[in-house]
Amino acid sequence: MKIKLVPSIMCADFTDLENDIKEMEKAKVDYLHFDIMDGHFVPNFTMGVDIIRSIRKITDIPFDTHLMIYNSERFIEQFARAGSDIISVHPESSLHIQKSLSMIKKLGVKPAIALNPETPLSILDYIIDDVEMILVMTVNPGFAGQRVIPSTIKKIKDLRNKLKGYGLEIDVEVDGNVSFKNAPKMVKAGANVLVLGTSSIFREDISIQKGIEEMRRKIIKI
Ligand code: S6P
Ligand code: MG
Repeated sequence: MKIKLVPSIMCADFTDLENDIKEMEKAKVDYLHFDIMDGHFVPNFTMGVDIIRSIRKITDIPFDTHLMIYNSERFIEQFARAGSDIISVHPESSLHIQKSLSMIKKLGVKPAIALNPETPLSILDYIIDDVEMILVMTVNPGFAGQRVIPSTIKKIKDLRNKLKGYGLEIDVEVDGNVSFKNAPKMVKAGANVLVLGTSSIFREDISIQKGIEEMRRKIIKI
């Protein structure tokens, strides 16, 4: 499967976001990942609809919006209309997650389900027809710069096997500490969409472009 590289915008330089995005364009990244947090579902706040709408005006890169908010169904339409191409929702964020997923699809956006480290894969059993990507959280959602939770690597493998059992070849995204060291293990386990944050491309010691190049080198070796 094609490996997709996806910078996490919450880790970018907000004092010069346009410059960072131009660099990501030059590096030919696949999507931009937007982390939306409400201070309740996760203990942090990040961006809202306005930032997505503004950035939509300056780039054509597809937007991958990760909603970490309660009552996600109340906000899906706004995030879709602001320019999202993919929207991920967590099953714990809404009482009626199938309804949220079908709402995303009806709005012409790719529906994805995001799984916290402890969320069992069995949650997929009756919604698999409604999802087009599965996001595996490899840290607890809320903050950049955390360490990978080791059991999530096995989870990626179990998920890939489960998808094979369904006869499906769909994108598996990994989010959290996708470092140069961890990314190859994650890809080997079955992930193909990599969210890149402070542990790879947003660092003091290398530029975004160099970080992307380095990640490509690590992945090619697998
Ligand atoms: C975290 C969020 C993520 C982070 C990303 C940061 O809740 O969903 O998308 O922004 O994981 O990456 P890193 O390399 O700093 O862990
Ligand atoms: Mg995320």
